[in-house]
Amino acid sequence: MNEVDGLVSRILEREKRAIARGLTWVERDSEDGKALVRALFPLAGKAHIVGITGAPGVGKSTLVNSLTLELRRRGARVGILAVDPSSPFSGGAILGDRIRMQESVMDDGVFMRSLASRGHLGGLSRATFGAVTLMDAAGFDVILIETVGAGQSEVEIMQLAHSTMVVLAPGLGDDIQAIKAGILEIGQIFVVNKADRDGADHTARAIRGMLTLGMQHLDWFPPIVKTVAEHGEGLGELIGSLEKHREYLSQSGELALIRDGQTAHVIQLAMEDWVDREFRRVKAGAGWDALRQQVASGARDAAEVALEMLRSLTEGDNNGS
Ligand SMILES: Nc1nc2c(ncn2[C@@H]2O[C@H](COP(=O)(O)OP(=O)(O)O)[C@@H](O)[C@H]2O)c(=O)[nH]1
Ligand SMILES: [Mg+2]
Repeated sequence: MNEVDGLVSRILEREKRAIARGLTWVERDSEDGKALVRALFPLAGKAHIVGITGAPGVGKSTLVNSLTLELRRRGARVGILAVDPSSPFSGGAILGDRIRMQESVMDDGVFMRSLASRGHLGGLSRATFGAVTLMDAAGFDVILIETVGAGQSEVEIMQLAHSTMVVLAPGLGDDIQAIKAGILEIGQIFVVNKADRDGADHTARAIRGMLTLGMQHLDWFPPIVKTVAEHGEGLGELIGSLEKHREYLSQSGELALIRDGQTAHVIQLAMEDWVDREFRRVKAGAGWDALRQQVASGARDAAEVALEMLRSLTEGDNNGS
């Protein structure tokens, strides 16, 4: 048994150290990490993947924390990913989140990991996809993805989720911010957290007003749930909404479509990896200089050369593994 296969079976045994190790491979995007994700993908597809997004300070991490406790109480195993596209390092906020979450959720049914952007954003959404696949295969029933930051990065990462909750808080003008960030479109459930504060009803009404503009025709109309994450209030209703949305996805066939899309994604990633690897090999080989000069001088077309390279590669013994 090679190292990847060995890790796969330990992950399926739900061994925490194996899960941690696999996530590190995935985060580094090593060859082993890529192979691991490919091997685990067929074993994934059971978890409910839930995105949690919203402006900093609205209470996302607190909500993840109390949601996790409530889900645990109901017997679900919970995987948590805190994704930070804005920071190239594990910054203070994320570190604080990590500590706070670990305090309350330390049993075997919970696994928490932070993913920070190390380079380009594509790498981060890829790492998130791999991490979700791994946690799913490891038997976590619910996977919560909290993203920090806003805009396109968030949208990209949230496309991995089956159900995305947009969290807002009263009194921050967040309703307006949400529209600006284009966040309204990606939410299937809206959470007005800090409902212990003045203005929660106003915020809820503002969201409802914005949602009714052009959303009546949809089969799923996003519910708006008020919570006090700090005291665990409103979680029953929130979990109910999540379950309903999951049911809706399943009934409507959207869940199967999402899985189809993810399968296509896995194949595309494998193809890109293969091309990447082989291109590096060709560049290191004899004949590269001549080829490069032919293209530079216009003697040959770049696409024609690329096609010839691909053809010669598929004739070899390269099977992409
Ligand atoms: N009053 C009140 N404060 C809350 C509630 N939930 C979270 N907070 C506080 O809001 C602040 C930001 O919370 P955090 O979870 O870090 O927000 P995040 O940046 O969205 O992850 C913290 O000081 C929390 O204690 C709530 O329901 N009510
Ligand atoms: Mg947070």
